[in-house]
Amino acid sequence: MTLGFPDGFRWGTATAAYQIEGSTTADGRGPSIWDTFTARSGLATGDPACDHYRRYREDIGLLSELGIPYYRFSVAWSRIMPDGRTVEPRGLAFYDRLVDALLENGVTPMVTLYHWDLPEALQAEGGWPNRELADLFADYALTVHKVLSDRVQQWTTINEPFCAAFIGYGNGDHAPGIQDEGAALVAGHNLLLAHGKAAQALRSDGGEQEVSIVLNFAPVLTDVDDAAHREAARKFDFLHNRFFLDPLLGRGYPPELLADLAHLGTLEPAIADGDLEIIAQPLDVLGVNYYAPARAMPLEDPEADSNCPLPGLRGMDVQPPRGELTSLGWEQRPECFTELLLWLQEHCDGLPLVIAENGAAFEDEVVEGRVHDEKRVRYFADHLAAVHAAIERGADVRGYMAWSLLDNFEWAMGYTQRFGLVHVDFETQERVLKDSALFYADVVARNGL
Ligand code: IFM
Repeated sequence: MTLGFPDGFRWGTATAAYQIEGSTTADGRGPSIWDTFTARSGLATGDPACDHYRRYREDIGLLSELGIPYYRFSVAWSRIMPDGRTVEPRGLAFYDRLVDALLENGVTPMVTLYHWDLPEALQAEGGWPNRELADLFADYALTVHKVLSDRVQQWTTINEPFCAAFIGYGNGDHAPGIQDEGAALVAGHNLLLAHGKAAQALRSDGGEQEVSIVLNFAPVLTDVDDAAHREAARKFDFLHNRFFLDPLLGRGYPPELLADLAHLGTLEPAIADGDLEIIAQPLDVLGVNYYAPARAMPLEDPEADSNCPLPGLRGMDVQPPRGELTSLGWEQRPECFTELLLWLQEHCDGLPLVIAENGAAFEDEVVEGRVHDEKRVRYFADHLAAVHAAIERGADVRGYMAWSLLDNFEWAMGYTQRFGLVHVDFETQERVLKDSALFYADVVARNGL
């Protein structure tokens, strides 16, 4: 049986600048927090990654060969404004060429303005806990819009502010590697403010466009259905899934969440008059990233820190995943994807949704020029069927971007986790289409599974 998707469904793949581009000092690019964080921590860096800065034509050729009509990529702020403020025309020229090359190959570009790579110069001014960054981000957004908006209609302001704020400034596992939960909450608020101001700036510049933000969601499961477990799940759900979503929808921060975080003492003082109105700019579409659910359990000591990225979310713990896992240790639960999309449909009052990322890391091997990545094929088949089920049950899902086009730099995990439809040999930069790429191309060609 074929599971057909709606006419005009947008099929694409997604990438992010720091994860693929390399060439971190080319054409005047300034350092980003990921350059400094990886160097300081002795981690693998984003250079050369997939050397996409120099090989973008080859990579776009792959999209064209596979017949994948949309491509979601991010722009590196530190190429456009190496010091966070002053324009570097050579950086803009790269994305100008990239967009032209996509269009020449029949691929529609979708731009994300921020995928975690803050110019280091702005971290030196305090990073996202400094609310001045919201205005600087809007200036940067406008600068990029002025150059690309004649050819780009789909604009995402920020990718996964949860990770940028709470993993970057909370547990410090990501750049800039700061462990200060109070600052992390303020960073989260300022990222939302930056989104709102950027959305205003993009719209002030005219043109036909869709403005979105991309959030990563984790439906929360518990082992036991009792009041304590439900409360633990509620806490994690509100931090992970609603901290960013509810203010974007014009509802402000959920009062229960403000109470959960009150002892940290920083979030409410950071919310200035008018901020919530700025944050609640109308969204044309919501970008949804889904990989795996989370599991929550209560902690007996209500004062005990949690093991979540914001340890000050007290009285709960995230439990280890179980069942079939990806190589990153993420639990495979396609049914949670369906439930998530149905919940979003209702919670967001019918706002159109686009799956901005979904995919899985597995260990792949090239054998006689082929990569038989059966597990990834199954992951995609199961998760696409889950999206289809949600659409059948009324969710307005307009598109699906597979994460990721290429194996790439998986942040603090370096090059150990392969998410690509295309295998990349990081020594030689040779690209090999995996079976999952051929599978996905077939889905795209049929507009169905
Ligand atoms: O690689 C990341 C991406 O940058 C953001 N979303 C999750 C992906 C897999 O971890």
